[in-house]
Amino acid sequence: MDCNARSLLFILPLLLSRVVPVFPIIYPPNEVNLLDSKASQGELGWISYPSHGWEEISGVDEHYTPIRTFQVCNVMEYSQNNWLRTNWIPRQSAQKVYVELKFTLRDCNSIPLVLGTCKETFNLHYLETDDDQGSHFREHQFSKIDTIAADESFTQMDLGDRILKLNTEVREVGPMTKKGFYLAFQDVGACVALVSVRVYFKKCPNTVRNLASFPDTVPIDSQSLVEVKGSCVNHSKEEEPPRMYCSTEGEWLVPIGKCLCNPGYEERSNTCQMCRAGFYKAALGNAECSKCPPHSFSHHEGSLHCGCEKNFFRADGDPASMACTHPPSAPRNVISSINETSVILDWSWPEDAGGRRDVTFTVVCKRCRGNGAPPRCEPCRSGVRFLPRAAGLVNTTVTVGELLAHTNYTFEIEAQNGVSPLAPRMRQYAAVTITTNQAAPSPVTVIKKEKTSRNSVSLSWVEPERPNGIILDYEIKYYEKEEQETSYTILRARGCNVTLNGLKPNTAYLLQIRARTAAGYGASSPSFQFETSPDSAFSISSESSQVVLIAISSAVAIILLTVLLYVLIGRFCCHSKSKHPDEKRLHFGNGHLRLPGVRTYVDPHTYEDPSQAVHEFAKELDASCIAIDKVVGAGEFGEVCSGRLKLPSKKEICVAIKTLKGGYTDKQRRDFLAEASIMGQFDHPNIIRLEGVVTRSKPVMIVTEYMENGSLDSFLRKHDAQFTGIQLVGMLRGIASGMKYLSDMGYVHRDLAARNILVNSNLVCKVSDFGLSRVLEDDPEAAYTTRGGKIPIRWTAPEAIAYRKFTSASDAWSYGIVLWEVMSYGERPYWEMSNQDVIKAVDEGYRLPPPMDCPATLYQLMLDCWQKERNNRPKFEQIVSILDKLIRNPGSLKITANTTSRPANLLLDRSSSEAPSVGTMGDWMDGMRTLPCKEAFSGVSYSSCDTLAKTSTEDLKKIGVTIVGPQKKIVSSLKALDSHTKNGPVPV
Ligand code: ACK
Repeated sequence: MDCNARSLLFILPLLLSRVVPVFPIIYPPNEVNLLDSKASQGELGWISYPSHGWEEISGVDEHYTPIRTFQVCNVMEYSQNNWLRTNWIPRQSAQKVYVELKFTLRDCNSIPLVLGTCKETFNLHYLETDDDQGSHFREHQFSKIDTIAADESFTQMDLGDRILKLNTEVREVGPMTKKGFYLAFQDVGACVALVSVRVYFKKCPNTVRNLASFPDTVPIDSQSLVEVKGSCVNHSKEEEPPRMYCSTEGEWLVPIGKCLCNPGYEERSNTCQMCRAGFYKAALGNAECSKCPPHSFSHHEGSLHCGCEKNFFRADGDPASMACTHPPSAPRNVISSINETSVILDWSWPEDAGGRRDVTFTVVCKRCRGNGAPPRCEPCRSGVRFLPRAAGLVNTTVTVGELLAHTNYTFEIEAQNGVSPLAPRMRQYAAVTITTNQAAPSPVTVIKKEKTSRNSVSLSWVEPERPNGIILDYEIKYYEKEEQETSYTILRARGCNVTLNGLKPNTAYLLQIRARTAAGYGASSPSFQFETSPDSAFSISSESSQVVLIAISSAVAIILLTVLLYVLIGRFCCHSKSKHPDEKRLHFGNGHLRLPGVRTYVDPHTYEDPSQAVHEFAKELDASCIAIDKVVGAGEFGEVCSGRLKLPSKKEICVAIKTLKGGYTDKQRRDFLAEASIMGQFDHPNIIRLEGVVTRSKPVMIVTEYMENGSLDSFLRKHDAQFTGIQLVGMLRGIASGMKYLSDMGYVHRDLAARNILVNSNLVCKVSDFGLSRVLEDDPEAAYTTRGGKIPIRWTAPEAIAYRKFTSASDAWSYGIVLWEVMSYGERPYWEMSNQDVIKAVDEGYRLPPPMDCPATLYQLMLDCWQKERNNRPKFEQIVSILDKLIRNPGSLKITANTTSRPANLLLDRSSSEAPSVGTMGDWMDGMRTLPCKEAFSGVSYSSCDTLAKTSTEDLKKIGVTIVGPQKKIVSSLKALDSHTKNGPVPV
């Protein structure tokens, strides 16, 4: 190159300062350089062929940073073929590469005398190889990429003006397959300066989108888009698998799916960061952390929820965003309006609802006795009715009905909200105490005309639905319909029937009935109309009436004679029959010593043909003599009905009729009638009397006397606390007397319980429900024992449970339980304890505690009946005589077991025969360990009597003593202990 030509180009580097950017070049992030001539500080070491062609020249840029450029300007000579080859460029992962050339080119026109030789383009070539071939160069091995022409070429004038026209050209090369390649620039006679050469490929740079990170991805040339799976950033979870596409241009396209920050984390600059203290995030998602709601806090970072401040709570269903709340304050302004035996309670909303809207009210009914302070209260019986209900009330009113008359009640009204169960100590209630009035009986509604004649009418009626006490009598008021009540007659009847005599024939009458209890008369029944029969067609003259009188007298005399004869024959027959049972005496035996001269019971199963036994002991009745009125209950074999029995020449009587339902088996029929065979052998005022059986027509029936008040247990529950001590003892005496008769007969009942005692309108109790093994099958209380038999555990003596030793002594044990049932007005023995626990407790020596207000003598009698050693239990004869003494000396009933010191340590007490004297606190606590309370008390530390004596039922509930009976007993025993320790040890 001559000096002139060179001088045309040598100035180029000096001019660069005008064109290179002032700031360092930043390449797009999706371009990865494989070669950048500008980045090289020293010689590039590219190869020129021939060596006088391309020339490497150093210069400086505007920062005085050295750069390397290549120039060629052999424009004066023909046939130029100057090659400049780069060093070997490793391909890396690129498939397609881009070559960016920056160059200047001299306009041939601006150079004098070069026409014909001067060119204004150069060629770009490449050669792929797997390794660096060093300086080895073969022109023909290269492939041409393109001819590069300048968009703008510069002239002499430009040089003078110091304006440089830099061209930038980019060419794609690929797809490449070998490990590397060379580029070569072929000059064919131009005046060109290569200012920079940059070789790069494109990639999609790693990035985070939708909380998923995507790695660097190089596009594949054969495919337009590459699908890339993202992975969730730390502390996040995939909601939908994240994906994106990388284009050949190195651009990320179409993000799909996303990740969500974990609970306790929120999204901050493409990452999931922990919530700050005082904030929380409960759920997965990209929502921000929320500030803790009122009355809650979070002291740590990354909280999922905020904890509640002291005395504030969150209910199970409360969202984390909800403020912490507390139980409401007590309801206010409770007003009660009493209407006989019901009360309407109204109150105002509590002042503080605790920050919640789910406030409801619960009303607890307590029945309180005694005038002392504090009064003794116990939960009301289940018969009390709440309208609409007792718990979960949304309105501030409730009606309580079916309360007992003249009784003190306390109602505790508690406002509750969703967090009340979490804060038992913060619960508050308002209490109101009321005394009910006496309720009169409800009106008689069913009246039936039984028989009418010219001058009389017989009527019967059904007891009022709600007697509200014992009905003393009924008032029957009647008058002629036409006289409009200007004159009327009043009669009184004790039972549910009456015959009105002296009526006018063929006359219409109106009648009303009302019942009377201790509370007075109830409302009258609606008017009931009846008519007497019309006069007969002829009237009897005085003479003929004398004839009639004689005829009647003779007929009566004949009837009387016949009856007398019948009785005599009957006596004779009975006598001969009574021998029969004695012949069978050998077939039973329970070790019981029977009294001489007393008839002995015969087991009907000892008869080869049990139906023979029925006819031996029970009278066959004609079904036409029986009228069934209504169903009163259900037995195992069929319904129990009430009805009437009218035997020829006998007064009609009320009866109970047990029926055998259709489809029975032979065995069922035998078992059903066995009861009649047994009952028919008894004749005692305290044993239910058999009237007869119907076996020759269907349905098969057992007819007994009717007991107006039904079974004793439900009767007592219905009349809770309504009887005097003497009345109760009277009932008990009856039962004991019936049992004495049975034991004298050698009959062991096996299922003596209040539910199997029937009560009539005069409060006479009669033992019922006889049978053999089937008695127990029939009893819903009976449970299977390990030995396979079915036994009513709570009523049965331990030896009978353990090895089926049923005797009159085991009946005495059951009698003790009946005694307890009566004195507690139908409470369930051992409350909700399981049968297994009852067996265990009794076996360990624990016994039921005295019922509330139970006379000490009666409780002592119970304990005696519950002696483990059966021979130590009283005989029924002794029981009858103890009760007789009590009746003669009612004052002795005033000393109650609860107030005497003796049973102060009782809960379910050890029987007196086994209980050691209790002198120390430790012994006493030992004595306290009843089954339901045992575990509970073991967790309680007791330091002094004072603290124990202050224990309330609420406290006991907290330690797991939830059964009401033991709760009451523990509390009263603790109080008793308190006085005991102050007054000295209690003798047991
Ligand atoms: O408690 P209650 O009304 O009295 O319900 C039961 C029901 O039948 C099933 O046993 C009643 N019941 C049984 N025998 C008689 C009877 N002789 N008189 C009146 N009711 C009876 C019992």
